[in-house]
Amino acid sequence: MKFRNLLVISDNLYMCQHVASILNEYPVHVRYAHSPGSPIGYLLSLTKSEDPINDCIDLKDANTVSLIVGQYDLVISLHCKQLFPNQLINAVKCINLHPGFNPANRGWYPQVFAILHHTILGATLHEISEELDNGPIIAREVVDLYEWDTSKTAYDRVVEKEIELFSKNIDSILKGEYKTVIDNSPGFLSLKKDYNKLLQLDLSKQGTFKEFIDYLRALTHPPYQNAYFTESNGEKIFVELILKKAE
Ligand code: 0FX
Repeated sequence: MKFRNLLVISDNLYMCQHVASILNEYPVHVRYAHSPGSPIGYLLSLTKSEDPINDCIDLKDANTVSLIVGQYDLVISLHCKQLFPNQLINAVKCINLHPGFNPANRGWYPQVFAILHHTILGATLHEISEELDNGPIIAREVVDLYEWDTSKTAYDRVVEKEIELFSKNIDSILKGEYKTVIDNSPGFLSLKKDYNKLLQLDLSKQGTFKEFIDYLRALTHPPYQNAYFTESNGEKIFVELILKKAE
């Protein structure tokens, strides 16, 4: 193995559990950590490591980053909410598993924007570079997107594809035998603030049923309450869509 000391930073427990069960099969030492403010502090239970690095890793702290650089030869971002600083990505190989098909789905909540903009959707494993979700691509695969999908049903499919992609490629990554491709097509980058702007519905907006169905299904992701309008008394009323295929 080229890479033996791995640090996985994740803020998504489901992804982390699946990746941990895949990595358990390899002769590597893995440390799992989460970001400050992440509710998944019990990620610790996934590892028996005695490592001195805290289980919560703050990548804004330069000392912490220096420690990581000295100790690990591969850092994996698994839905990690923090940006990786240049100090880290220039010193250690860092890779990211992204819930979108890059560069078409860079950034936040890719399936929401794929439904809204009728674009491709998928999952990507890539090296981390200075540009968000735009590093050299190790592997990527398309995920089907249907007219009846909500954000939730599309997301669930993407997550399974991410785990499959990780499982298929981790052997060549750990051996340092993988190849990358660079796709310079313009793509699309969504930020959290772009998503937040979608949530308040403009009740006077005109359009077609298709446009409104697409809009609302893109924001339907139970148990989250996303799209809403405001009553005259100022109270928020949340809206979600139920789509059922004929049996
Ligand atoms: O971990 P993750 O699935 O992914 C997000 C970004 O989409 C991804 O690009 C980034 N690399 C990663 C660090 O963070 O996010 P999540 O677990 O917070 O949310 C999962 C899905 O749930 C999301 O795609 C849409 C839905 N959701 C989530 C929240 C918090 C909502 O519909 N409303 C919400 O308020």
